[in-house]
Amino acid sequence: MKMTFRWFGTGYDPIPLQHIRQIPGVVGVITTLYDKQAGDLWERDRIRSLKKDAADNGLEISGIESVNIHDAIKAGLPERDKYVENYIKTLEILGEEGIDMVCYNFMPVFDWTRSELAKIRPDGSNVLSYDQEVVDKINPETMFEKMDSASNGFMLPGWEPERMARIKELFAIYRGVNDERLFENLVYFLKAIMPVCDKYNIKMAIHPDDPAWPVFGLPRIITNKENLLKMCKAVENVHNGVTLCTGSLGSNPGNNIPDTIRALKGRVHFAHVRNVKHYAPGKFDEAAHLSSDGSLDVYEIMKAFYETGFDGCLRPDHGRMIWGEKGMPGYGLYDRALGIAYLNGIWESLSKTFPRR
Ligand SMILES: [Mn+2]
Repeated sequence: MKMTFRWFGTGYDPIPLQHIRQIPGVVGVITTLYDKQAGDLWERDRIRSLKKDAADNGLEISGIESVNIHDAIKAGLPERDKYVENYIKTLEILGEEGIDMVCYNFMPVFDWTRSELAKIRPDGSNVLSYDQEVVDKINPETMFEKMDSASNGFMLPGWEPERMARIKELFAIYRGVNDERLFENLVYFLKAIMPVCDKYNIKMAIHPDDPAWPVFGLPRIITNKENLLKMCKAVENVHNGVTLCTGSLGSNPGNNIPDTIRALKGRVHFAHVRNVKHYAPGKFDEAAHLSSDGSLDVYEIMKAFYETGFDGCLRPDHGRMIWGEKGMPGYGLYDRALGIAYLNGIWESLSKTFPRR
């Protein structure tokens, strides 16, 4: 397991790399070209500059989150091949620059969704929260303004204003795209990029849909163990793998996370670990990483990673906002650093209790 930290790049992330470096055990950052639109070609000099910024602070670029997928690919539009070509070229440059893990998602129109970005908890910290009853009352066309107005002035990953300005158009292109069509489009994309992934040993890691059920009537196909296994089988190549996000899959109490990790052995290339607190079906808060603060057993989750020989990048996922920090919702420094200390503690304990032969 390689401990990493999500960082949005110089000029976009308020957290200095120097601070990230000071979190014990962190070897690298998971980053992106934050200003790139889905479908854009990434330039080599920009990737090199990110690498240099990280290296100057003693860190590596451990992976990319994300190279986003253009809606034409997800919806299977005739012009998708142009964007697949750009994706392949971007992977080629990343591969040549020694970057070998790319996270992406295949959610139509909206990325991760929450009904509240700063719900105050009894201890005065605040967290991201989801309530299906609240979301059901929101007109999807105003969802962007709602998220944007609560973002502390930061652009939220997956909620780029350029895309959201075209929200009606986006909904229109997915008309007629059901679960089956969306899955076929995913398989088409994966088959097209596998050769370049094979050439550079790039591990693709699909991020589960968040929350793990359909929202606003849009199809969602990466929500549980069964459809993750189906995706792995459809393109049987080790480079076609998974980002095991415990919080996204864990939004549905019916998902057994340790069991899912074991079932996907060998295909999990990236791990996002966080906890959620369930209240009722479709209603949850994000919690501190500590098992007793939420509904997931984080020890059992880490044990499943350990026992399956997971050797990919792991990062704490969203944290609470604590100690007066003003940051991008979910991506403050303090609580994610606390999460890392806790996850490292579990990992050290596992590795000493169950030494590998
Ligand atoms: Mn995640």
